[in-house]
This record gives sequence, structure tokens and C-alpha cells, in this order.
Amino acid sequence: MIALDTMGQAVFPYLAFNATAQFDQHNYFSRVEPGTSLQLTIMNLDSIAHNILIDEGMFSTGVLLPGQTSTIDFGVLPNGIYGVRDSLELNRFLGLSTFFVVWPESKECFYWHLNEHQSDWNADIRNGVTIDTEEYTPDYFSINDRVHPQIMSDTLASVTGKVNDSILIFVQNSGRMAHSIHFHGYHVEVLYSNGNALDIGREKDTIPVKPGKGQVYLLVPFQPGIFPVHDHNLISTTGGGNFPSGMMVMMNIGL
Ligand SMILES: [Cu+2]
Repeated sequence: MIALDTMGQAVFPYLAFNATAQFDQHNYFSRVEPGTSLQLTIMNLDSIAHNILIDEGMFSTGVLLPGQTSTIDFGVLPNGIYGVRDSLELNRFLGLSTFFVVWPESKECFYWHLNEHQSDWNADIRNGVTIDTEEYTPDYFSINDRVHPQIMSDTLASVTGKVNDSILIFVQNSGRMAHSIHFHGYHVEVLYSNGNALDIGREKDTIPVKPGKGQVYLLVPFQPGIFPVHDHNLISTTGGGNFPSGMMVMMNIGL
């Protein structure tokens, strides 16, 4: 059970990918150096079976019963963003989703893993109550499994740097909605987009990310300042109906 609300009021069941057996609501994600021969081992420490899909089903663990382990041998993957999610959408609503990045290291890298939550569904899903997933009205919108303002203390999400730095931002949308990332103060260049190749090379201040898709942005700040980044669909900047919450992080750029 976790609390996502700024007010500490929303507590609902949650599933996550963790690097250790210790439960943490924050899904684990990582960057891999290009040219690395990559293996991923997933152990199911839950009480129900899961089937984990990587890269929208290009790879899968197959059915993983409680206590079972599966190792996937990817070999060397092309540069890009790879989503990791449960085959059952109901489990994704519980938070079970993450991503990994194959991309050269840069001095400043930041990561935004986007998701939505319909808080009144989570307990029902976990208790096996049938829900009508056609009526989707999520009320919490998270980056790295946190909402504003808690997300501000996430040093992997809150952008810091200096004027003229080359800052990389990796974005994965694990939700069911498209999210339009809107930058105040700067434009970014889209270096990579697995949802729309036409995005690549564009310099914009607002970029839509489709469900299940990932993008890489290059931010070279031309001015110092403190500016927000948020979803331009403003419902996603609320949490439990409160504003500001949800998908909003800050950029703090010095001289
Ligand atoms: Cu704005």
C-alpha cells in the first residue's frame, strides 16, 4: 500500500518492479551502455501469476507463477527506450510498469516514467472485483511513481544544470492516456521517438508521448532560471482533484 497524494490521503494497493526483494513503490529503471550484451532477470515475488512484456511484446517472460524466475537474453539492443509492463492491463493500473534505456552516458541524464492511476480501481483489482475498464477517469498522475510536489525531491526527475549544458531527458509513458510534455522557458530537441519517427529532430516546447511509447530529449538551456515542466493536459496536473499535483517537475538552471 502506498500514499501518492500530496495530502497523504490517497492510499491504495500498488505493484512495482524493484531491484531487491524489498518493496518500494518506485519502479526500478536503468540505463544501459550501447554495445552491452543485455540480460534481464525477473522474479515474481507476488502472490499471483504475471506475464511481463518488454518492448510491447517483442520479448516476454511467459507466465511467471509466484516464486518463479525468468531470464531474457536480449543480446545487444539498438539505442532506444524499452517499456516493461505486465501483459494484463489490470496489473498495469496497479503500477506494475517500468522501462530501460540503451543510450550513451551523458553528464546530465534525467528520467520521467509517466503513469496514471484510477485510485478507486486498485483495491477492487487486488480483491478480484470486476471493474469496468471502459470508463477510465484516472485521478492521480505520476512521474517516477510520485506526484507533485514529492517528485521535486527526486533527483532523477528534477532537472538541474547550467546554461549551455547538454541535458538528456528520457521519457516513457506507461499509462493509457497520451501525455503532452510542456516545457516553460526552453525548447528541447527530440533525439528519439519510438511512437512517431516524424518527431525526431523537432525542436519544440510541447511534445505528445503516446501510451506505451518513449522519447529522448536534448535540452541545451540558453538562459538561467527556474521553470516548470508539466503535462499540457491540465487534468494530469491534479491529484485527487487538488491542484497543483500530478505530472509537474521543475528545472533549475544556473549560469
Ligand atoms: Cu504551463
